Amino acid sequence: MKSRVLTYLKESRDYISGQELSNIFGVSRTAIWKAVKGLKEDGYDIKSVRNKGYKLISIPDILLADEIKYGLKTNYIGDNVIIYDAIDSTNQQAKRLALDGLGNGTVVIAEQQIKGKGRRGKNWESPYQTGIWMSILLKPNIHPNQASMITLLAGLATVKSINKKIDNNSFIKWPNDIVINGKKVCGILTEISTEIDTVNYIIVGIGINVNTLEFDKDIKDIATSIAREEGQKVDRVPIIQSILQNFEYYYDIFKRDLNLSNIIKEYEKECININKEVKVIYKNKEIEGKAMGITPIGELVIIDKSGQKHTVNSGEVSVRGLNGYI
Ligand code: BTX
Repeated sequence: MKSRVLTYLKESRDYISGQELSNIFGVSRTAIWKAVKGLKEDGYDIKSVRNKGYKLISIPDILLADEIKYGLKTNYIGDNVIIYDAIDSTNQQAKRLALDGLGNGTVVIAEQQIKGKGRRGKNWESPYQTGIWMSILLKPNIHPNQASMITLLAGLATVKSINKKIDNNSFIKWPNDIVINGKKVCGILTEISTEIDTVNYIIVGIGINVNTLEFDKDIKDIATSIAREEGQKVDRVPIIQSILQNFEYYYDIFKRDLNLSNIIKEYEKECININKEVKVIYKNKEIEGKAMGITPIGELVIIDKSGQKHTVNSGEVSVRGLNGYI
């Protein structure tokens, strides 16, 4: 009842009486009053005026499943959205939920991660209510060695969503970061559970600094947030919705083609490394050269000083610009 009343309040621009709502939904006025009370407890600012009824004044800056699902234009990603106030890691929780049998497209989000994970045991700082700490559970029928391409899909989906907010100023740093003005605004961690040649499930974890204004001293020189770059606080829900929509779009293309051939041109346009000098640490060797492009299976192509071509797989490298982080 709460979410039905909420939808109605959002759509009606003026006051709507308790009587009218009770007629619409065929329930008592007390049931309507209870639903409104529940919404207020969730943080919605709803004005109640005698003889006029209820009016929605503002939506809280907390993440609520109903808010994310309201107006979400996807077919299956985000059908089920589960939100936690605090959790160790949304990737870890999505894994537990996968083992409990939750389905393809489930989205797990937390206001705060106590043990947010980066790659190879690194930490991902995820302070309360300042970011988007989100994991998407997928159960595709693909070979395990195709899974790393999903990180690239998530990167492309996310960069496009951030760019809608900040005027095309963010770029993908292949394979799993998004940067603004040379600083990291987002990291992506894809984890996979496999049998010999089948995938049980894949978890795509996306962490975005949205409204963080101060970072811990160990990352303050390399991290930024959308709000810092924009100079103002930013709503998280439209960004989440946009990411889920973009992600489903690219993911469906990938599942049809089982490669990135129809996505790669768009990806390269958003990727900051292309045509730049890079240093890649790959299988304990350093490769220095110019990044030329991305292959249809998501590898970075580098030509080194001697003209030799290298292709490096997204799972195993970290990329540094020759001078600094990019
Ligand atoms: P990564 O290994 O590329 O980056 C981790 C490194 O980034 C850290 O060692 C630190 O230097 C820096 N760092 C840590 N926190 C932040 C931050 N908030 N902003 C910028 N830089 C930071 C990147 O790994 C993958 C991160 C994925 C995070 C998502 S959040 C939802 C999901 N759940 C989960 O536990 N992880 C993913």
